[in-house]
Amino acid sequence: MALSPLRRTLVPAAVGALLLGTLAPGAAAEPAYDLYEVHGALTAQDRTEIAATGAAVDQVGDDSVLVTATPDGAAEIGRLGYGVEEFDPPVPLAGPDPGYTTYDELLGVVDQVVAENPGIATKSVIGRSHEGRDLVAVRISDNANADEDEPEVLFVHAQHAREHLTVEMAVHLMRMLTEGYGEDGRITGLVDSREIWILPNVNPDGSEYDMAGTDWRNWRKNRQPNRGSSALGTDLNRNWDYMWGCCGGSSGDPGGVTYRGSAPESATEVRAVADFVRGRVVGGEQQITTAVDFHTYSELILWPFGHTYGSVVDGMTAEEYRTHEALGEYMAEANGYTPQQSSDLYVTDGSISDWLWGDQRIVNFAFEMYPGSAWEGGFYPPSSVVGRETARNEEAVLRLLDYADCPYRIIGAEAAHCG
Ligand code: 0X9
Ligand code: CA
Ligand code: CA
Ligand code: ZN
Repeated sequence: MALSPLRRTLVPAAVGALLLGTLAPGAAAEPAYDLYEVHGALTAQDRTEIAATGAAVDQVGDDSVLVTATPDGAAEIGRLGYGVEEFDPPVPLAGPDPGYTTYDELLGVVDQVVAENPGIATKSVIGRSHEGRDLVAVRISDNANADEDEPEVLFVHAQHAREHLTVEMAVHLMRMLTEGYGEDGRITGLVDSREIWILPNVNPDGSEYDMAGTDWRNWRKNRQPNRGSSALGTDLNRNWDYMWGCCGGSSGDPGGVTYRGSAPESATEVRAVADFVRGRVVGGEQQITTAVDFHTYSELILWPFGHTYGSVVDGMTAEEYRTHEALGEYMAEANGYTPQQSSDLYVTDGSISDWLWGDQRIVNFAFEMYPGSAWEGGFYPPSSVVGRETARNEEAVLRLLDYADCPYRIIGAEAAHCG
């Protein structure tokens, strides 16, 4: 699709420096992040080059992209030869919408789900965020308190702070699986035969910060300070310990929107979740077979790898690739999203997706939820869409749960892979 904003302001290459120059000496120099439309970006290589400046690519069009960047970053993209304009959100963003679940409310929902379903739902605290909030995992399975030998499935939500619809997705899944248990035969069978882990918000410091102002703050990263910089935050989805920082798919600048952190797992929350996932190795075998990492927006289903344009590469055989592709397409048939390899968009390194597959051999997907474009609200659609857009993913999630016993079954390769 071609993008065409309502109002546009040209950003000459020098403006970034000028804007930064307006900061009073000694003032906290935390960079502002704004939205820009970048023209002349036609290929994944173009988009990777743009992202390598430290910008986050939020939306991909035929010959342009929307990015979140600092004024400095926008100027740098201009110097690469692209046309860069400030992008004013086409839909007025009312301040934080009370229809979205705050972190306190989320903890309340978790406690309620567990209290009402003691036989099938348990809560554990898997660590604390940088600012000290509990990082929570909810487990849904029959014989709630026993670690049975059943395929385990992982759902990760809200690595990126401003992607609030993903928290609503977690709430929806917890309710769907517990309310459907004993009522719906398919859900009952899946809850009985799988162990389902929901991590409903792995970046609570970022989410709370994004919701705490009079306007949404467009915040993506966590809220951890960086040594030697006044800029806060690491992009959690660039901080995972597989090919970290390898390939121009993240920023080395603490001010960058996609800052990869000072080392793999340097982000408190990534370390906690990675430890949790490693903890699911029992008797030398990773119990988690399949996973979804929920993001917004663009209505996509993405599979690894992100660090390379290649599909069949070191760490991914043709059968393994075809399994991801076939399952991704099967789920996309259910929710109407577009299925593709992650790097078809742009290169990312240090993503959870690459780590879950490359390091843990977990067949996994990133869902980029509603909306399809900035024209429908971008990261901040009205909460009136929550019911519809979370229910939209029910069937896709059930399909993944169904294949969790042996994801390779979808290409008929269970004999080779699931002895
Ligand atoms: O860039 C990202 O981290 C994700 N997009 S977002 O707009 N939500 O920031 C996409 C990550 C997909 N990565 C892999 N599947 N490797
Ligand atoms: Ca069980
Ligand atoms: Ca188990
Ligand atoms: Zn995201």
